[in-house]
Amino acid sequence: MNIHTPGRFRPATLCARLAHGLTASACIFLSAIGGAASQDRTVTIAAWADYIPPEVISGFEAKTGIDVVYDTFDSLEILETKLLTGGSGYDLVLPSALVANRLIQAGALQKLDREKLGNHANLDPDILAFLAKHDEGNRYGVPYLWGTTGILYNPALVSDRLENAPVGSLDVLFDPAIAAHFADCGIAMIDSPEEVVAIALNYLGLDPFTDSAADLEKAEALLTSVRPYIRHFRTGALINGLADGDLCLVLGWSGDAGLAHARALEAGNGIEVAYSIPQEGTEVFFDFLSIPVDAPNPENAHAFMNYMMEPAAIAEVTNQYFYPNGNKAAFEYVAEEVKNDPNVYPPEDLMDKLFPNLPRDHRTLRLLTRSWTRFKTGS
Ligand code: N2P
Repeated sequence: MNIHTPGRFRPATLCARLAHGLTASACIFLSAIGGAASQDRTVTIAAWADYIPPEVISGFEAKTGIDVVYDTFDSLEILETKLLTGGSGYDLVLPSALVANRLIQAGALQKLDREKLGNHANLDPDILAFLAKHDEGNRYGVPYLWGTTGILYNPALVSDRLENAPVGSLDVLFDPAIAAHFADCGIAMIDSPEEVVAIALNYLGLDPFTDSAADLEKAEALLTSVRPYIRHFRTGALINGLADGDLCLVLGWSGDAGLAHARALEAGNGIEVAYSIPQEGTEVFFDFLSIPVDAPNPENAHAFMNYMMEPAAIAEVTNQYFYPNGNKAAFEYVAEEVKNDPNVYPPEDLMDKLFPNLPRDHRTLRLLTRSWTRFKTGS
């Protein structure tokens, strides 16, 4: 497996679109000496960091002889822009269902070939029915993992600063008088405007998907009131930040708490990382596996997708990363302690408080994005 970090350019697999430093003749030359053959054995994936375990990737490589190039993105907006622009060189991408919905409408994803997806029958029909709201007929994506957005925290650092801190409530992050206590031990947030603004609106008792400019302003005022206490919005740095004790409070994704905790255990540094689903309710997200319309190797992308629908493979992802998957047949392979962890599989009463993401119109999206930029930059 090859890992590429955001911003870095991908190698000769992208020769076809004249990647940096390669002239047209160099490209033709590379293809002539076997570039074409090596392209056939590659699948280039764009995913979040820590979202497909190396062991699962090696399992796929060993089974199929296809090499995986794993490129990461740091925000859904970056992925969306790349896919809308075209020529990303990606064969397989992992957008949220919400972003996939927009990409489908824009014609940026390709219709899947079910003939190549023999494992599709393993998927959970309820999840497929839900996702059909974003992808009619489930034609452009298959479900990967899902989870909640909530409060990741270091219990020791937090209680040192405030006894009985309300870690089960978004007050801990959104009430400036409370959040101020934790500024020195490190508060951070996912750089995910659509998700965070929905959660802030819901916290205020407003419709998370409102198109009212006045409501969006209220959410911005709330977020701005705690801005001085937030250290950063580096989504890719949250897991290690918590595992190293550099952060004590994060608005982020459920599974990342489990992973940060596991990393700290591995490092033997005595740090604990806990998670809570906010009592005020929060979003539940679903992520897709999809193939860009101009993917260089769609065959290999289908092969990877099909592998990720093998019950043992996808259960391994859930066991390592603490996110439930959309594969019904995989449930029996999920470890007992993961199955019984309410932070991974929320209990019924909490499920009722979760809201799935809904699409917004262009005007609202523009307002929301501008508002987020003002908030982030503190202007
Ligand atoms: C990455 C988790 C990403 C989940 N560690 C985003 N929906």
